[in-house]
Amino acid sequence: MTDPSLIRNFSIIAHVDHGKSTLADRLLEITGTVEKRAMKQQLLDNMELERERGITIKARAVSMNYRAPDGDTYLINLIDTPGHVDFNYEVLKSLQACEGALLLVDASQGVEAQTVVNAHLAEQAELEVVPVLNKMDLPHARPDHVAQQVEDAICIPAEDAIAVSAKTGLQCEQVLDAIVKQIPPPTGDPEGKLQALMFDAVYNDYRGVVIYVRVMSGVIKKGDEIVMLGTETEQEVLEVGKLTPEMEAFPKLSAGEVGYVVANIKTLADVIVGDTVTHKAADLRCEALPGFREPKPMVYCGFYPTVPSDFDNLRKSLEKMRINDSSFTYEPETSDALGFGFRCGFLGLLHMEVIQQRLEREEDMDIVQTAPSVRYRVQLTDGEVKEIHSPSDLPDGTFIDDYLEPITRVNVVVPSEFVGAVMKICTERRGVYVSTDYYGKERVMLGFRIPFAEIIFDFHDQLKSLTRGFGTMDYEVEGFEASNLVKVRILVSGEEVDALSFLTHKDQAEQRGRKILKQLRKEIPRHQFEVALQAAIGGKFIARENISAMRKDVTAKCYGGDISRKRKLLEKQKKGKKRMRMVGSVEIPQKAFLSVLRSSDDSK
Ligand SMILES: Nc1nc2c(ncn2[C@@H]2O[C@H](COP(=O)(O)OP(=O)(O)OP(=O)(O)O)[C@@H](O)[C@H]2O)c(=O)[nH]1
Ligand SMILES: [Mg+2]
Repeated sequence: MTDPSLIRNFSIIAHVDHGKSTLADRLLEITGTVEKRAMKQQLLDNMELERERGITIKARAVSMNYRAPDGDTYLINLIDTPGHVDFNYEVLKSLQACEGALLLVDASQGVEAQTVVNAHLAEQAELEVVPVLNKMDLPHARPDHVAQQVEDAICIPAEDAIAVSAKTGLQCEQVLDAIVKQIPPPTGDPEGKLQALMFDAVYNDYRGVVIYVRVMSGVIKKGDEIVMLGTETEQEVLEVGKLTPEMEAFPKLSAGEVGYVVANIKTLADVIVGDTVTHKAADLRCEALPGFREPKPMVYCGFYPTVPSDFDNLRKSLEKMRINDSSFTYEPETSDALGFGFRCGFLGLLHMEVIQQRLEREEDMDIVQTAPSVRYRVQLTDGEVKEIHSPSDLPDGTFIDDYLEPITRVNVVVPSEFVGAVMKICTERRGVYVSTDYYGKERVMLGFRIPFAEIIFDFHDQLKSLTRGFGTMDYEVEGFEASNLVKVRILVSGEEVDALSFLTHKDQAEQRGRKILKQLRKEIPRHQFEVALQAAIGGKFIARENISAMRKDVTAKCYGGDISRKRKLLEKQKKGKKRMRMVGSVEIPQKAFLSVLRSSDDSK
């Protein structure tokens, strides 16, 4: 058992790409946790998708032993967190398992929107925040300047902030010293009743559900009879261990330690991240920890299997995704155009993209995804408030008193020369200016209230391009407000395609409807008859496009009588057909269903 005074638990938090995972690499190297030859860049980002995109999606915990200059060997538990705003929940969970946080700031870029937000989360969780300035190897690193920004923005002393380069390893050892000196050890009593916080859970094909815990007090070991207080499920512990970073069995985990527990949990629904684990016997049970506020999905879209018979497989895959990610939800839904599928909820667009790609890669699912929309509400005439996850949830207009849409508080951090540009894009999107905070002379944080629907699509891209990449943003949904919303229906050859209808603000209905029809016209191949595309609000048409008739002969390219080549072309066409959906007598390629999303790309 490790003496709690020799344990340090901390998370690394920062804005996207400020080098958290790279610093974690160096710490693993210095402590000899991972051998030099096994080292690779951003070692903790082990999901295929994370590696490919160079971003962290899931928080990862790892235990290291560090021999400090004072001669003692410390057990250091590090949690690397994601920086993207969609995955803030991962940061929140990780912070609960720690006593301290390393706040990493890129010394060449300075304080960004997520730096501020994550630092505040750490302060709310009452953690010791240790500022670290990174990327000192870059010629334009300005450590003094950035340290001042940290003091202005987060109100923590930063003049002694360690200036490191996670890339070259410069000063990285000092970070470990600072952790040992500045972050307090855990206070739990190893002799007390077992109380462990489940801060994460992953599904493992061979071992079932593996839960990650931070032991607050007491000891957990193999053979223990445990109970999870939130769900009242009882289990026998089959193995406990630490993440080094692979799973490594240990005889027990005691107060202050972080590790994993395998307990033959097969039903994924049996665990809730944030739950408290304790011993089963009535006299050994502890109090439940406060747990987490479950994050509410804010963006919804439909997932449909390409082949209808894959419905059950898709359900299983979604179930599996959900265990790794409790912030994602799904419920069955049917669509006239697409058949049986699921309405899925996500924290944001990147989250949606990640789940969709993981389904395709890890689960080998072929899916059609419908355009995303935010979560709306309607106030019914009988006083009830109904959540709207899909335009098809909408009750008849005569029962609706009011439409409500989510409003976000958006914070944008930019160099002051871009204030005008930011004001412009925010007000164009129905934003209301709220506040200005200066960090030093040339950096400023602007606050706005903007409807969520206005920022989920391309707000971030537009912000980046108008501020030459310097602008960063963060948002938080503050609540729902009455808004003039309408449902726009899309018709193909007079038939409504329910999967394409959407809710939007009245002022934008026509413009968005028009864009979608234009996109559809590009995506839908010509038929032997004219195809009419229409957008309508209720019974009123607001836009129309035509696809003129054409006879398409795929083998026309094949002169001569080369039958094998002809056959190949026909085969290819057949395959293409599979990815089509029939609406009446019109074939719509699956790509078209995404056009609503993409139609925002070519705006402005
Ligand atoms: N020059 C330089 N580049 C660095 C340094 N540290 C990290 N980088 C680079 O910055 C990029 C982002 O690094 P990551 O470690 O993935 O950043 P992160 O904070 O983990 O990113 P997210 O997890 O997606 O939020 C990578 O291309 C790194 O090689 C540094 O000290 N100097
Ligand atoms: Mg990372």
